[in-house]
Order: sequence, then structure tokens, then C-alpha cells
Amino acid sequence: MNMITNHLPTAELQALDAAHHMHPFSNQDELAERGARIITSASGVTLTDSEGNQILDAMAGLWCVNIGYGRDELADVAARQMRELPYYNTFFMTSHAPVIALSAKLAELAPGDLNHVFYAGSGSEANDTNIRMVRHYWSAKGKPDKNVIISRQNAYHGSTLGGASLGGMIPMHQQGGLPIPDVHHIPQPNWWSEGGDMSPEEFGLARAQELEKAILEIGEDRVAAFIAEPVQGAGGVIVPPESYYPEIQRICDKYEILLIADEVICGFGRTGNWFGSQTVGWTPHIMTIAKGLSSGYAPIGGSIVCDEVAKVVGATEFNHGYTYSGHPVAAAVALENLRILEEEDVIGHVRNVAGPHLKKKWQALADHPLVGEANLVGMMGSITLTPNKATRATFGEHAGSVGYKCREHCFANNLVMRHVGDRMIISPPLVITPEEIDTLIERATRALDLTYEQIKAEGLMG
Ligand code: PXG
Repeated sequence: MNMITNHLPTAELQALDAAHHMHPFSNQDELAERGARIITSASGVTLTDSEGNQILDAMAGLWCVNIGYGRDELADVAARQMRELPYYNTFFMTSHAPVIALSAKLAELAPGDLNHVFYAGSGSEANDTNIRMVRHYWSAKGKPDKNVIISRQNAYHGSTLGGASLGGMIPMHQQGGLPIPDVHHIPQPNWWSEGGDMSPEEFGLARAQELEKAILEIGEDRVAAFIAEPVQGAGGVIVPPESYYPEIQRICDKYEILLIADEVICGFGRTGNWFGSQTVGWTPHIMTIAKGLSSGYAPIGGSIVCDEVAKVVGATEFNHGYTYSGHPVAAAVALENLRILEEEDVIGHVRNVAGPHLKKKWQALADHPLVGEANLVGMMGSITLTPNKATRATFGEHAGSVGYKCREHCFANNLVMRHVGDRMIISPPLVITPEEIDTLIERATRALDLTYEQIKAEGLMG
């Protein structure tokens, strides 16, 4: 039977969902008990659920719907491409127009000599590609032992074996025997949680120097690459102190290692430039891309690779690729998304209109009695909840639960704002208007007030 599930009542959809659909990063029993929220349509920055609620999506889906929902141009391009050539592969010396046009466009947009694109279906797959590519690169240059990749604790680089290994999320490592060998993690530049008595600038420098320490310990002749998100996203929108990246760049320049900027969240305007590495002033050899590349309208990811690495890797057969590498429909959709980002000057909107407006309002949230600090880069922001701003205290044995409560109040007030532990994070569509930002802040403030009242009553404010 062919069920048009959108037309079933919510409770029936929820029951079928819980019975047959295994959700990512979810406790399935809890999901079955509560019932999933069913999203039925979306437009601009607003989601509609199966009960008719209108929800402001301050996460742009999962950090990806940069141009906002409901752009018919992308649907039209996808339909046209499906009719003309729905699929063909890019293996065995074949190609097609959409992937060629997209590659040329990405080479034009990417800085420096990042001129070559290897495609994947997602950010995780692209990071798996990166692991194999940098190891193959050094091997082809006669250095097969130069295969260690340095990453950071609390980084997120995906959920495949490779991506989750590069990531520094302990709960992910604990499931499935990760990380894979020869991946090393250094501490993150999270001043609020880990900076102790140091000033942010001292701490940023110290944390960057952890990279040099690791390279010297492991041996320069063993380290293949360093990977980092310009601004950690899933880890809680952790904005590094200004001293961090110049020191990282100095260290990277000193030792012969490849630099991978994971731009899956930061890319395509999120930080106010085309790429986050431009915002933090860092020059990578490879950039991981996904999410905002298609604004989430089609699954596509990839690695943008510099001339030197592409030349070495391309000189022998690189035994790697995915059925959907450079999928023509996804490529056509991505290209149309890039046209909209460029022609409508969406990045200018982030820099000059939405970004400054959001910054003013977001930073004012730091005056709330529950909020320790507020950080924002372009259109990704975090606020840290604390029982004591002066000492940067945590909620002790209740750590994480306050952020969760706040997230629930956000949901109840038709706002999607995520929590990572006791940090609240946003990453709205880049096209959000100042009026919509005002609504976002109003709902966030209300959720903070309700959370504050609740935890005071529960005695969690100390
Ligand atoms: N790198 C980064 C920096 C990411 O944020 C990936 C790689 C993996 O991309 P794919 O397309 O394979 O998911 C990501 C994905 C969250 C959340 O809850 C974040 C991501 C994905 C799902 C949930 O913050 N980031």
C-alpha cells in the first residue's frame, strides 16, 4: 500500500515513526514515549509542524539551510536535471555538465590555489576522503609513515568511522571501538570552560601551542595533517580567542604538515565570509564542504583541494570514490544555491544587516542572570548558562540538564534553539531579517526567563 504519510493524523505518524524509523542520535524508547515532532512544510526561516505550529528555526535545520526554506528555483533546477540526466557516475573517465560547472564555480570561490574538488554525499564521507587522501599523498611522496592526523577534543567531523575518529566526542568513541589508529586529539580552545585563571589571549596561545607539543611528541615525520573547524559548531559554537589561529598558522608553517579546514558548518557565508578559514585568517590545503553547499536541499559534500595535493594524488590512481560522487541533481542544486548566495549578496546581508543586528541583541543576552557569556561569529552563536558568572561555575552534578530544560522551553515557545550541555546555540538561515531576529531574541529571552524561574525553584542557582 502506498501511504501518503503527510495526510495521516499526527498520532498515527508518530506511532509508525517510532515503530519503524531508527533516528540518529536519539534514545528510541524516549522517542516512542513522547512522539516525534513531525515537520510538514517550511518557508523562509519558519517551519510548520503537523499540528499547525509555526516554529522559528534558529538552527537552519542542522546548520545547513543557508538560503532559507522554500526557494522554488532549487526545486525547478532539480526537476529539470532529473528529466535530463538523473544520474550518471564520475568514475572511469566520465563526467557531466553540472559537476563540471560546480567544480569550476567552487574553484573560483575558494581562496588561493584551492582549485580541485573531490565529491562525496556528506561531510562525514568527505572527511573520510580526506583521511585517505592525505595519507595517500604522503605515501606517494615516499613517506608512508607520515600518517598521523591531529584533531581536537570536542571537535565534530562526522559520524562515519573516519569522521567520528577525527571528531573528539568521547561518547561517540565509546560506541564502535573508535578512534581508528593514528588519530591524535589535542585540547580545544574553549576559554569559558577550560581557561582557568588565564586571560582569553594567554589561553588561546597556550592551546595553539598544544599543536606544536603534539607534533614534537609524535614526530614531524609521522604527522600527516591537522584538521579543525574554524569555529567549532556541534561542540557548542566555541569561538577561539583571537590569539589562537595566528599561532596555529605559525606552527603549521613551521612543520611540514597538511592543514584541513572543516568548513561543513562555517562554509558558504555562515561566518560572514565565503569560508570560515578566511574569517579566522587561516590557510588550509584542503577544505571539507557540505551542508551550506546546497543549503541542505540535496545531499552533497566534498573536499576542495589545493594544486600541490591534487597533483600528487592525481598522479597515480586514487582508489577511492562513492556512487554519488558529483551526483548531477545534487550538483545542479548546489550550483543554483551558489548563484542565489552570490547574486542576492547573502554574505553582504550577513556582514552588514543581519549579523550586526543579531550581534547587538545576542550580546545583550549576557545581561540575563542565567547567562555567563554570549559569543557570535557571523550567524553562529552560543550563550553559556551558569549559576555564577563571576566564577564561570557549572551546575555541578546537574551539568547539562539546565541547557536541556531551556531547549524544552524554546520548543514550547516555537523556537528551535539547540543545547550542547549548558550552552545554547543558534545558527539561523543567513537570510533572516532584522524583524525575525527580534522574534528569535524575544522567544529566546522568554525561554531563558522560564528556565531561570524553574531552576531557582529547584534550587539549582546555588
Ligand atoms: N564536519 C562538521 C564540522 C560538521 O558539523 C560533519 C562534518 C558531518 O557532516 P554530515 O553531512 O556527514 O552530517 C558535520 C555535521 C549537531 C549536528 O547536532 C551537527 C552535524 C550533523 C548533525 C548534527 O550539531 N554536523
